Amino acid sequence: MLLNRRILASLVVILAAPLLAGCAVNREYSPLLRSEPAADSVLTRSPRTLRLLYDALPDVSRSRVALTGPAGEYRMRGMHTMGADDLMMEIFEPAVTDGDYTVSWSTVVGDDLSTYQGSFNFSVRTGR
Ligand SMILES: [Cu+2]
Repeated sequence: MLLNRRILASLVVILAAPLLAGCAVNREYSPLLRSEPAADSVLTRSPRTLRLLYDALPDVSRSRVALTGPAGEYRMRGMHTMGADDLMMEIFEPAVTDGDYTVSWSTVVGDDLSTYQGSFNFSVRTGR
C-alpha cells in the first residue's frame, strides 16, 4: 500500500508539472516591474508623482500614462526618465484626494519594437 501511494504521489507530480509550466508560459508578459505608488497599495499620504519601473529603458516620446480617480482624469506633466529604466511624472492637477485611482500606461522599452500596455490601481486614505 505504501509503495502504491508513493507511485501515485509521483504520478501526480509528473502530471502536474507540465500544467504548472504551461501557466507560467501562458501568463501575459509585461515589462513593468514595479511602480510608485505600488500596485494595489493603500497610501496614507497623497502622492505628487508617479514612477513606473520597467525591465528596459522606456522611450519617453512613445509613452503615455493616464491617472484616473474621483475627479476623473488627472493632468500630469514633466514625464521624464531618471535613467533607471523608469518613467516619472508629476501629478499636476487637481490634487490627489482620498479615493481609488487607476494608472493606465503604454510604452516601448529597450530594443523591443512592441508597444506594451497595462494598468494598476492604488488607493489613498489619509483620513481627511
Ligand atoms: Cu524624476
